[in-house]
Amino acid sequence: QNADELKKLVGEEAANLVKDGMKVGLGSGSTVYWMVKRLGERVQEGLDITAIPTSNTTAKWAEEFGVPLTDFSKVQQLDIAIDGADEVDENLQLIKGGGGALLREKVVAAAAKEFIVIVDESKLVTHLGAFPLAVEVTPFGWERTSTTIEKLGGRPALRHKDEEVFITDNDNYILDCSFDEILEPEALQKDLKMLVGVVETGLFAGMADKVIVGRADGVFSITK
Ligand code: DER
Repeated sequence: QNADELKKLVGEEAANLVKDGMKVGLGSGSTVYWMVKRLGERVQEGLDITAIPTSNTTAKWAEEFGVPLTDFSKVQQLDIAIDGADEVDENLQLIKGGGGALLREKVVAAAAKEFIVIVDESKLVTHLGAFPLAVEVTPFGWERTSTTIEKLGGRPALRHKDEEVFITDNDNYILDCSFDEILEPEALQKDLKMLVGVVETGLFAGMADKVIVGRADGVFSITK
């Protein structure tokens, strides 16, 4: 199968793990699309859930497929959050942020009792770092923030979309930062978060409880 078929496979597999009465975190990205679609089908079949989306795009999919939405003013803890990733290393540490939704994705993942990641096999790596690390920064002073990230060894590039500077759902900018192999994700995450002007990073270290992988020969799960 091609990547999209593998994404559909794992998206549906994850959607089938959701139980009646659960409060669900919905991630963002093309793999999550299939999960939300399957979740909508299950709601039509009677599944009783409520969900918090991690992007305006995911919220639109939830509305399209009939997944009831709520927000943190009503719900503080989620039972399960399901999201994609750009890279998964051997310790289930993640690089996320390819779609620019990393801030809300991390808030939702942190609020969930169980955080499940759904990927096609192309995302599995031995070490993080080949995929540029998305760092969300305030537009105010981003040039200076960028320079401080260089001092940590990153090579930041301001993200653009259709010739315009990309603006996140939180009205911030994203610096895509190339680091060579990230051997200590937790340490880098801490160093980056301490920088003035950095809002959040796409390093999800020690957060994933389970990774569901789509491979040509089927689906398999990796748990911590
Ligand atoms: O931007 C994100 O964090 C997405 O979840 C990304 O990591 C995975 O997107 P994909 O499922 O479209 O590859």
